[in-house]
Amino acid sequence: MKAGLVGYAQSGKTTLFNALTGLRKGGPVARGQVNLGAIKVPDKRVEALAAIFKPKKTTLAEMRFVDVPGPAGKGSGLDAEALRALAEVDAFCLVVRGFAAADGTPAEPARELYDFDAELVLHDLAIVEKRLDRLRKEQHKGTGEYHELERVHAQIDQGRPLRAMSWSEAEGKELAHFGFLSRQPLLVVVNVPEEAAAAPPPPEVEVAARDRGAEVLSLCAAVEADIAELNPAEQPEFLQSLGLSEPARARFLRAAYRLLDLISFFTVGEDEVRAWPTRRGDRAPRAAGRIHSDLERGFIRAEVVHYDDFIALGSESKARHEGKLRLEGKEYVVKDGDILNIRFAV
Ligand SMILES: Nc1nc2c(ncn2[C@@H]2O[C@H](COP(=O)(O)OP(=O)(O)OP(=O)(O)O)[C@@H](O)[C@H]2O)c(=O)[nH]1
Ligand SMILES: [Mg+2]
Repeated sequence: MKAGLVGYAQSGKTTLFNALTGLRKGGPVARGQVNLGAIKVPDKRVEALAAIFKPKKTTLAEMRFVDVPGPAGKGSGLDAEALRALAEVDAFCLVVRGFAAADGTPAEPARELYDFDAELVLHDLAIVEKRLDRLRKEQHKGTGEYHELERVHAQIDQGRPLRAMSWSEAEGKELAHFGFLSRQPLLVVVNVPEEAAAAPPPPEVEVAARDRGAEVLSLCAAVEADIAELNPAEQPEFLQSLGLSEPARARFLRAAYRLLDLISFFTVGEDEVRAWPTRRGDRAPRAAGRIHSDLERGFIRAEVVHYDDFIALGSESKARHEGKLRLEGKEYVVKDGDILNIRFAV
């Protein structure tokens, strides 16, 4: 899974990127350019499985990030390089400035959210109008695509983002290749001053986020960058002095999982114990495809045992004996905590 950090210039994206990925403040990651990085998703279940299988390698699920430089201000839009970098993300994380800028400009996080979302909507409006024009010229006004795009147009012509609209699965698939930006799930991060690091997000941003179909979270990126530089033994005292119970990285990951409706499944063995993220509701072949496209293409069956049953019974043979380890087919919907062994042939 990959998230794109977006927002206006100087809102704190790169500072947050460095804090989340554990890269040094002022270190190798430059400001004002596209940066790529990843964070591991902590999961105690992976540790427990590794203690049983003693694999050569243990791998946690990863959330990947791309940090793109923001436009200077309202109406200036994302540049071509930023748009290319954002074309393949699964969600946007919009960083809005909640602290007074160095030149004294006050924070207006809710307005930044409305303005930035308006840029996304305008981008999509241009795509839809161009396509509708084309379909009209080619006399394709009666087609399903035309009607669907008219519905899309009605929404964004009123300045409403596409994420606030509901789609059938078939419609969603058909719209996927247009590259609409306002359709991406959105997590708003209010980058607040240090004194507000432990406070809930400002109410006006909560209201704005709800109106735009987005989730919201507040944190102080500068403080998080400091926390990331401490060794683990020093962290609890520092967190406590700020009134925090955990680094924002943990809250951020939970919010991102909720936003993307992600669950984790596991693969186990002597070589590797590994956690994989997949969407809630994914059927077994789709989940297998997260591992490798061959596993989706050549999917036959999955051997499934739930983590809780496996831990309670202590071994695969016991789980099989108790009927907890079973064979599932293509229609099986994968659950959070399932241990999967995919059988496939290509
Ligand atoms: N007071 C305060 N300053 C911050 C905070 N986060 C970032 N800054 C400062 O704001 C400035 C911009 O931070 P960046 O992280 O580079 O912002 P950016 O969003 O990546 O900016 P662009 O890449 O230009 O779009 C820097 O001088 C940071 O030190 C914060 O939480 N509090
Ligand atoms: Mg930056």
